Amino acid sequence: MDPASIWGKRWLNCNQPIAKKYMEVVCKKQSLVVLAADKSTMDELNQLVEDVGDYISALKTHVDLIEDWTEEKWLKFISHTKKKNLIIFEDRKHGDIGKIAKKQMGGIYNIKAWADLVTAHLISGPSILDGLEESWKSINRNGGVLVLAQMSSEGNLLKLPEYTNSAVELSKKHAICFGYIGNGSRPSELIELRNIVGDEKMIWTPGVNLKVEDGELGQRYGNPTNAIKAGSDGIIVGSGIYNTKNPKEMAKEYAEISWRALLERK
Ligand code: 5BU
Repeated sequence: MDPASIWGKRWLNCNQPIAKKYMEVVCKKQSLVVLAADKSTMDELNQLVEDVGDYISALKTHVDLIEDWTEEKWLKFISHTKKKNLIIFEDRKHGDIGKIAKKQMGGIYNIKAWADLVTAHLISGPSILDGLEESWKSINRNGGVLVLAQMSSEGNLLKLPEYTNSAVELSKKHAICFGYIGNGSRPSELIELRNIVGDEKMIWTPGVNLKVEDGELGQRYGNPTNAIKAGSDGIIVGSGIYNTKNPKEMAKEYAEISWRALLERK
């Protein structure tokens, strides 16, 4: 599958290196699924990726959820994900000033060494993007930042148009900006976000589930097809896949739905 014909304007205008790689992986795997692998042990995480790895294009981690984490186990896991051709995305939700965010990419978890993408709030201003960029540059790796422009949870403070507009304005021209997190549970808000962002950046969306209803502790869900048609380029799905009887079949179903929606969007 030729990414230029599948992605259209997005392929032409979006030149961030990891974004280009992601669009190619999506075409190979015919899936826009970003798995939110919110597991608590290394065995559970390995098993989940083993089961669904062929049907997802990116893997979203929360490294600090893992109870039996060791560097050795983690690096082995990461090298396994590379064999499955997955973009690795640590949903770190950075929020500190640039020089601290840079240091936080190191430390015990040393995120800069294995993550292709991280999330960041722009609440502290744009220096956070410089800090994250410097951290990857220091070890000659390419990375990208997904800026939180919206969130999926009930009552969040990332309001349209004020907060969202400012977050996009402050980050859009920054080379490290891979794209934005948009609210997958509300297609009308996503359409507004896509209008603000234009075609040069990715929008990935959590809060997606085939069961459109309110989730646990303030999570809200929307339908995957609607999210993609409203401008999402990656559907972040966690419990909708791993909390089911057959995660492999479920991942396959989300993959097929997402690919069809992308083809229909053109
Ligand atoms: P779920 O099981 O599909 O509800 O998991 C959603 C995941 O996406 C979970 O890892 C959250 O940390 C993540 N998330 C979210 O749900 N909403 C947001 O606005 C952002 C991230 Br940003």
